[in-house]
Amino acid sequence: MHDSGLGGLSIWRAVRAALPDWPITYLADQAYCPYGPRSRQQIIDRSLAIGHYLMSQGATILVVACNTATTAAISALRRELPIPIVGVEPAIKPAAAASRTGRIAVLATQATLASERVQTLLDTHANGVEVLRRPGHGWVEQVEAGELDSTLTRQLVADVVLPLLTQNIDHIALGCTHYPFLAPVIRELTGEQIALYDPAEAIARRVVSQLQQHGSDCQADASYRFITTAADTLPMASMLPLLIGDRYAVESLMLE
Ligand code: DGN
Repeated sequence: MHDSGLGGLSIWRAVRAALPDWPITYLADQAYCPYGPRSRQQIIDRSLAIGHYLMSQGATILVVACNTATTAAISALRRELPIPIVGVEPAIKPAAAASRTGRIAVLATQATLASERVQTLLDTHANGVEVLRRPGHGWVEQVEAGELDSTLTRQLVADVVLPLLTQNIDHIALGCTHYPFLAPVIRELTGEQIALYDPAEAIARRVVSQLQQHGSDCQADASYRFITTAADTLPMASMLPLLIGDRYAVESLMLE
């Protein structure tokens, strides 16, 4: 499983809950984080290098726990790697289906919002529901820094969420795997008025069904590896208790 950084740990949590006996290797490409401003080709190259590396480490399924990487690289990954690949996408479909006001918002990085993949989701699943697209400026960086509720984080979240409160929307689809870590701050602003859709559990169900389809039994020796492409492992190691509630050793990997 991989992401540009620590956001994919929101998917990791859900997959671990769904498959408590399954070993998971999580790779954070922190040397290249954030992916948002990078070119599509660079994200494809990084994702392929990471996919090949994780396969060399025994991965039998790859979860691209990053909307930006899924958008840019999932086709290339599916072409090149002979294992099942599960990507992530904003939960526009269930949010639109549940909307009573006929208006929802999707929050994601600029790259994801501008992608063809999101346009296709809107064309196929919005069904007449108006979908406001809003990027969370600086949100990925705040999560990477472990600032889940600092004054600056609250300000950056309020800049996006407060204007939505007068837009008659009733659902927000989170389209970046970093954003669920900011859900408590978002909820403080929205109250019960707006429901948040985090796709992590749906992705975990997809992983389970892929494993079943490919005949992989859940193993009984869960072991977790955490790898960063940053030279310094300390920042990620110190963030794991905050983000997933446990302490783990982190390995550093130089990946060209
Ligand atoms: N967690 C990534 C995503 O879901 O898009 C963040 C991408 C980035 O690094 N900007």
